[in-house]
Amino acid sequence: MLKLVIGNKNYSSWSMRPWLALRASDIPFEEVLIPLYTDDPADKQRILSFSHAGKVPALVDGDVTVWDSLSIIEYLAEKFPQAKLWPQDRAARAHARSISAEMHSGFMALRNECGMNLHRPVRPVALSEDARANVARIQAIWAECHQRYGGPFLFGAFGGADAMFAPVVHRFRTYAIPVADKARPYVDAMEALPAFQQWTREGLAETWLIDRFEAV
Ligand SMILES: N[C@@H](CCC(=O)N[C@@H](CS)C(=O)NCC(=O)O)C(=O)O
Repeated sequence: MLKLVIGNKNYSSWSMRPWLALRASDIPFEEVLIPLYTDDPADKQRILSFSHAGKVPALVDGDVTVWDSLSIIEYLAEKFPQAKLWPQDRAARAHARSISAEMHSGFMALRNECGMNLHRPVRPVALSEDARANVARIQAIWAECHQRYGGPFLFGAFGGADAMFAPVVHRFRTYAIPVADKARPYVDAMEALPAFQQWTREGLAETWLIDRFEAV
């Protein structure tokens, strides 16, 4: 059985991405949750025992280990073609991969200023100009996909690109970031997804606190 090593559901946006790809695609897997940034060095050692990168997520499939969220989604797309994690059409697939890579390597200001923290009381923060540009670009991506592919998810049915963008839906809510009408259907679709709801429920039930993420 596949094993997905993840961090706290409340905080770990990178863990959320492949977890959602698996759960929303009904691919069976065992979850190994290791709390992040604890005072116990054994926790970091456990992460390192799964991945020499020392980060979550990591996927273990027999003697194959895949680390880094986007590589895991690529691996799942190859191993489970029936899950259709990437669109069938080559041009749409290139689009899906481009926005997934853009998410993976970009939006630093938004990520730094609005870390995922599900239990944070909803309230706005003063965003930098760069973070505001990130918000506008993300909403433009969602709106363009909705217009081109018809929704409800970015390329129709839920896929890898949606897994990559899902944590942003939480960030927009928690930091009371306004969502434009043209991007709203995507937020609604994501919030109605049972896998998204399950992750959220389980994250909210956690009691670990990471001080540095609570300060924002
Ligand atoms: N680029 C990586 C980022 C992974 C990452 O930064 N994971 C964080 C948690 S969200 C982590 O493992 N932190 C624990 C540590 O550095 O000890 C990915 O896409 O998976």
